[in-house]
Amino acid sequence: MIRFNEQNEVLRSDAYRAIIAAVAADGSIEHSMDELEGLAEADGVEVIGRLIQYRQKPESATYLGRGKVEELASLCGSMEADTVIFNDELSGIQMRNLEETLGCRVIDRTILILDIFASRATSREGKLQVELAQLQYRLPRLTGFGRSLSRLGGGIGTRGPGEKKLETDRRHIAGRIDDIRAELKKCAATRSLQREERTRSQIPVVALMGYTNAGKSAIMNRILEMTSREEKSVGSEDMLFATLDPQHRKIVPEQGAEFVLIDTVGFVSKLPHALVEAFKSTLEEVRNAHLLLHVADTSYEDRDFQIEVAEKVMREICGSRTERIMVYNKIDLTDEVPLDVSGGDAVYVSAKTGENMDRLLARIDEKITGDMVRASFLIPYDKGRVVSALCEKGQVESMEYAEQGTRLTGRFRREDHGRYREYEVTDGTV
Ligand SMILES: Nc1nc2c(ncn2[C@@H]2O[C@H](COP(=O)(O)OP(=O)(O)OP(=O)(O)O)[C@@H](O)[C@H]2O)c(=O)[nH]1
Ligand SMILES: [Mg+2]
Repeated sequence: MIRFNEQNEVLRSDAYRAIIAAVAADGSIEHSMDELEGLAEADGVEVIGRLIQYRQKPESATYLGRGKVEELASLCGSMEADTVIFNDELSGIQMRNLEETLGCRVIDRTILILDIFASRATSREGKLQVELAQLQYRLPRLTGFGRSLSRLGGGIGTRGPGEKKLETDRRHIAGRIDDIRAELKKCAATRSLQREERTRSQIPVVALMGYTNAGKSAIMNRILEMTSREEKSVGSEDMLFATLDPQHRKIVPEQGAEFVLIDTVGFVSKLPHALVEAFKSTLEEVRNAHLLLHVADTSYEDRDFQIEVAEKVMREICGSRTERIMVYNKIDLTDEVPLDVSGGDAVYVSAKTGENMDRLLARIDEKITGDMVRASFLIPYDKGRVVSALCEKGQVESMEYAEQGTRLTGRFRREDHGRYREYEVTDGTV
């Protein structure tokens, strides 16, 4: 569980025994609680019970209603729990009140997710992003923090830091946030150079996205094995959030067009807002991808819930316009093939056995080249935006600066071809 020392470094300690608790309007909360249990286990916490209060919305001072808090306190005592994990993000006041009544550690979903991310981050940029999200979570809660999160943790029994100390802490954290933002800007600048190189080479970008542990990295590795062997494989493990930083690999199929495949971080529901914001910068390239592969674990009984969760985060990050293929993975683990819920293109595969992976590659090729038309355009110099629009999703083979404007030749999306037809020229006329 997360703790900070004076330098704002994360301190970790041994396994906790936890009860998970939530406020919910109806029974569908069980999916979210199963997920919370998985998250707790991923963070080395043993979940020994769950408590749900059915009500329209949480109590502003104590999250659960008064009576439920008392019930939870006695449950903690009888089950010897030392931690309670709440399924929503708590305010500082709620956290402090709950700690006082429950007499044990109080953790919320956001802290838990941030803690897992902190333990998985390896790249400099990844570590900075997680630290930024942690500090953004802490800053507005400084006054409310009780024993669990106050850096004056030794002062047990006090209600929190004194005003002067609080002001120093606040300034310290705000200063660190500014420093991290400045550092992240530098990282983004380096990344944007690499991206420009890829854009210049006009290779279509295909991104793997989906719920955590669905098998995105395993699919990336299987595709690498089937195609361009020189590229390094990526880490794929049976754990939540094994991949944090996006990984790019160039794929050179024996038949079909080359593309860049990007493996990305996995999603869960109620991802902390600060983290989604942080992802947006590293996933910038994914936002401009030509095609998204939404990977789902077909063998998981709650797969529709996971698909919905992933769709929601994907929409927030990429919008809903980008074309996608729904990839039902791990079919080796189930006899029952589900009905496609995406309403679009679906492929059923196993990254493990390789089943239908050739079909997936064929579908990708169809998508990235199928709707492309070869054409030449001559675009007047005052229509720079048309040039960028055509270049963004097209594969430009040549670009010349003629007297009348920019001449582009290559393969362009049928849709763009239609839209900019007035600038089309047939070979030999310019
Ligand atoms: N049986 C089976 N296992 C698979 C298949 N694909 C992936 N796995 C396993 O599922 C686990 C998760 O795979 P990953 O490739 O790490 O999943 P991911 O979607 O990249 O996960 P994160 O990066 O953590 O979000 C690993 O233990 C894989 O070996 C499959 O088709 N069949
Ligand atoms: Mg992965």
